[in-house]
Amino acid sequence: MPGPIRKGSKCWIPTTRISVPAGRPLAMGAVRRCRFRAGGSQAIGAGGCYTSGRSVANRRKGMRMLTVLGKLPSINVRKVLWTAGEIGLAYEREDWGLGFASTRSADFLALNPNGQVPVVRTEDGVLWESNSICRYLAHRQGRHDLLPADAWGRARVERWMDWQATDLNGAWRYAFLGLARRNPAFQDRAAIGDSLRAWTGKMEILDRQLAATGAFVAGNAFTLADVVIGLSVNRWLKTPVERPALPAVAAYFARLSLRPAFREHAHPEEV
Ligand SMILES: N[C@@H](CCC(=O)N[C@@H](CS)C(=O)NCC(=O)O)C(=O)O
Repeated sequence: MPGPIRKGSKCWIPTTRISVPAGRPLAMGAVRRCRFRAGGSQAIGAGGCYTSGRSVANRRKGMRMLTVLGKLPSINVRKVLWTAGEIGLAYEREDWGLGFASTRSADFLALNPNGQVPVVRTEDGVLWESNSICRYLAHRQGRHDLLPADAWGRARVERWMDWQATDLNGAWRYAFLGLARRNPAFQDRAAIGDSLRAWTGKMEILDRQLAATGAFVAGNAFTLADVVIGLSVNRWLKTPVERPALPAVAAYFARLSLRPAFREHAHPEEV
C-alpha cells in the first residue's frame, strides 16, 4: 500500500519545474512534474505521482523514457498510469488538462491537435489516444499476457477496449457530465434519464460477460481490457446515482482492487 514519502528515500525523485503544493491548481502554463524510479511505492497526495516496486522493466526491456502528460482526475490518463504500473514501467507525469496547464496552448496542441490528455513522450516519439497508448506500452514491452500476440486472442481483448471507448463512453457521457461533474450544460432531466438507461444497459451486458467468464472481461486472465473497463466500473460505482445490483460487476471490481498496480497507479479515489 502507498505510504507517506520518506525523506531521502532512494525510490523517490520528485522533480518540480515550478514550486506548487500537490493538489493545488496550477497557474496557466505551469506544469507540475514528478518522476519515479524503481524500489517501492509512495503517494504524495492529489496531484502527486506513484511508482511501482517493479518499475525496473523499462531499463530491462530497453524503454528509457516515458513521460505521461495529463492530470489525475482524467480516467484516460489513469488508464495509462495503471498500464505502466502493471508492466512495471517507471514514468514521469506532468499535470495538463482542465484545472491544470492548458491543453489549448500552442505547445500542447503541437503534441496533440485534439487538445486532450493523455499524451506520452517516449524515445520512439509522441503518442496520444489512451487505449492506443496502453496497447503500445504492452506491445513494446512484450507483455502478451496483457495483449495477446495471436490474432484471435488479441481481437478478443481489443473488442472490449473498443467497446469501452465507443459504446460505453457514448452511453455514460451526458449523465456523467451532468451528475458527477455537475456541468451546467448537461442538466436536462430527460437527457440524463436517457443516458442513464443506456449506461445501465451497457453495464448489464458487462455483468453477463463477467458472469460467464467468472474472472476477467476477456476470459480467465487479466488483460488491457480490464484496465480500461475496470476504470469505467469505478466511474459507474462512484457516480451519484441509483444503480441496479450487478453482482458479477461488483465481484469483478473487488478482484481488481486487490491488484497492487490498481491500488498504486489507477487512483480509484477519482471518478
Ligand atoms: N479519446 C481520447 C479522449 C481523451 C479525453 O477526453 N481527455 C479529456 C480528459 S479525460 C481531456 O483532455 N479534456 C480536455 C482537458 O482536460 O483539457 C483518449 O482516450 O485519449
